[in-house]
Amino acid sequence: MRGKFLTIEGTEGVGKTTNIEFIKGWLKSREVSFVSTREPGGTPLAEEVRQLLLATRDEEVCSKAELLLMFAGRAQHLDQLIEPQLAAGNWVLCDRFTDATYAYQGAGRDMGYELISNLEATVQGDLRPDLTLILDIPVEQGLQRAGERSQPDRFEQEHTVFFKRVREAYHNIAKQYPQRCVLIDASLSLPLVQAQIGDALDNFWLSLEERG
Ligand code: T5A
Repeated sequence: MRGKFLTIEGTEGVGKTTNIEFIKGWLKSREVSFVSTREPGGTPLAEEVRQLLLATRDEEVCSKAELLLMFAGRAQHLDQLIEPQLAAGNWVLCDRFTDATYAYQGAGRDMGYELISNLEATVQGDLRPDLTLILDIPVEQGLQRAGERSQPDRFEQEHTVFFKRVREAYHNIAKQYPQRCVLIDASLSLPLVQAQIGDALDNFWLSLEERG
């Protein structure tokens, strides 16, 4: 049977990396065979693309170049890792996917959704995540958490208003795809965030069992 595709999303410093460890533990407890990966990145070539995208530089990066690099990495990632793993029956847990493109490039960079939707269809065909956890946090709180952890990358240097557009886009995605997306209040303490994630995963598991 084909594996399931889980994605985790949210604005900067929302706690994706921290909570991925929790999700891995949940998958192991259910004896699910899985791989954990991320975007941008996930294969050697796509990780090189990630470095190009995150590096701070004097030259301004135009939005279309940024968007196409995101999808170039994604095409490679899908071809070399995500599709083969799903086809082999393994679950794929991915730190960010195309929802991030809608939120960051579509809303944050104000590019709109049409071009993204066309690229999504070209690069992914029908492939969409089976479950997306959207961690939600006030922008200022997330930036503070991210800032305490490491030097800002090219995206983290954006203004607060950019991230407010990104957050709003994630809210809209959660509303648009209620079957696939679960909005998690990530402003709470870690145990309370993980309780919500655990519930979302349990419900997803139950829905799979019900479908047989
Ligand atoms: N991007 C990506 C696009 O623009 N378009 C796209 O299509 C894609 C795929 C890199 C960038 O690429 C952009 C978006 C990004 O800017 P990334 O590597 O996922 O993507 O970058 P970040 O969102 O910056 O991810 P981070 O790893 O920096 O943040 P996380 O993983 O969300 O946060 P995490 O787990 O490292 O936590 C941050 C800090 O908060 C603490 C942690 O201990 C850590 O110190 N923390 C908590 N503290 C208190 N309470 C809690 N509940 C906490 N949870 C975590």
